[in-house]
Amino acid sequence: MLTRTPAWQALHTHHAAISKTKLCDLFQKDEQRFNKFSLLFNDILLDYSKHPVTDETVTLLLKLAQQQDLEGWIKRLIRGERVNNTEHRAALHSALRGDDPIFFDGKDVLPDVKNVLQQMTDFTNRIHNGDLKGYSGKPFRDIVNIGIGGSDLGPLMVTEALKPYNKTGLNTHFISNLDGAQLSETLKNLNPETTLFIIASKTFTSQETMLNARSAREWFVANGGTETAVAGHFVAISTNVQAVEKFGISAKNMFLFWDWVGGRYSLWSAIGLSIALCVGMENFKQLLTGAKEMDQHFSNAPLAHNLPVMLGLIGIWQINFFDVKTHVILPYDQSLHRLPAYLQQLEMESNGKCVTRDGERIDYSTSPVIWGEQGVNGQHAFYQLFHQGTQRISADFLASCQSHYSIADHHRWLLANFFAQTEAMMNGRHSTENEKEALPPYKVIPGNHATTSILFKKLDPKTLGSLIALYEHKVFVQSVIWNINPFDQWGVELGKQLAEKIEKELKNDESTSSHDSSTNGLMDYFKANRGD
Ligand code: G6Q
Repeated sequence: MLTRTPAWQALHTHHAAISKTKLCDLFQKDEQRFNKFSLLFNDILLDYSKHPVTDETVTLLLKLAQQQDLEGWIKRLIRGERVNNTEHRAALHSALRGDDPIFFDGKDVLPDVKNVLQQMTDFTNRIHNGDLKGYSGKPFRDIVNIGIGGSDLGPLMVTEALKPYNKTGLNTHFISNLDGAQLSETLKNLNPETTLFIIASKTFTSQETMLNARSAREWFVANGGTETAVAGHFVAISTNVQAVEKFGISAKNMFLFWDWVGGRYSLWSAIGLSIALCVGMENFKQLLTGAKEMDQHFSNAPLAHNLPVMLGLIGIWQINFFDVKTHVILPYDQSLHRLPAYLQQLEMESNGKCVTRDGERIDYSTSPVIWGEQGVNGQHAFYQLFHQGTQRISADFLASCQSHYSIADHHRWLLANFFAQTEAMMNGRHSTENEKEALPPYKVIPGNHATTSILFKKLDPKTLGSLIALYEHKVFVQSVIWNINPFDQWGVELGKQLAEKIEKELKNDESTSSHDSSTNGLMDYFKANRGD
């Protein structure tokens, strides 16, 4: 087991020696600390100096990475080996943004990838130049992406982040929730004549997506569209041709992707069609380029200078040695307001695992709870707990140096808050400003919270692509250290299966007896109070 290996034990011993050290003392001892513990890749600066690390820590973390054969695993991932061992699949999201042939099962996947990209280019151009119009001859105005999980969170996060690049005039909407409120509230403002629906589902069987897609089609037909007009207003993105055709979307209106693309790693595939429609194909390709450059860096840079590797290892240091159970994502950037939700899925669905690749029960922590909010808003809500609560937390602060929005001094103020908070979380406050007297206990801010800062020049498509890939690979790095498979998600199956069974039982008004008394009682209360 990992915890008994030499590299782990060495870190354990080192932790005992360093755990009482104050971050502010580390800075006082070494003026070169920022230069030593920060890395630059293109326009992205990663500063991990506000973590309890020394040269020895880095050396020991790198030894752990070597012991777990991280370099070998990176090669296996990028080469297209079946790293997803429980589903016998590769995880070739890097092939979606690459330019080199990649062989999977003896076949080069690159031509298929490029064909779909060309299909996306043709389609988006035809929508943008008005060649493809709605059934009444009007150009499309609204795009509704119906999908859930990986078929929703990535495109949603990116279209929000790249709003300044939307010069197309198209409005994008995302429907994921089964709750009819989301679909109804969206549709009530839309005109079927000018609305294009994208049904995004790898399997084309997801309960939520199929229900929403059927309801959207019914709305379309009931509000002026005809069954024949459906063909021009509904497109599908999937791996499942038969199910798409059965739904009534012809293969020519379908964008394919492949089994070797995991849902939460799929925004680079045709699942990104809503992004391309929103910001144009050139910007979508820039997003791919940014990710490709991060892939190359991840594959080639020495471990100590490798951003995803160091971001992952710093996380391991916090989670497994400082017992951090909650990690916060704090973008000081309104455009990145869906980044915490996106990373929640990426990290928790990938690394929320309790058995090793060989099925052995794990005796160390894996993914922490990931959550977050735009920085400044969080300051007026939950930062109190960071400063004076009892939880140990770690946080990623993210911001761009340049804003797309030049309203007076807003951006300088935004960044001032970013820097102030990382400083406050490290130093805390123990005495009055002139250090003359000690503060009363309720005013003391203990400090010593570790934060990572990620600063980039501007949130453009290419930088965003690199940032997302940085986090994808960080997750992979941690999975390798923990010896878990980050590419499956068996845990989400159980609830789905039970819901299928319970939905049938909710069709009648009989008293329920087939579950535990709590579930029976809740179902009966619902039946008694559901009205018509
Ligand atoms: C992601 C997961 C999951 C998936 C959704 C949607 O990695 O597998 O979030 O993306 O369940 O699945 P479909 O795309 O098949 O509808």
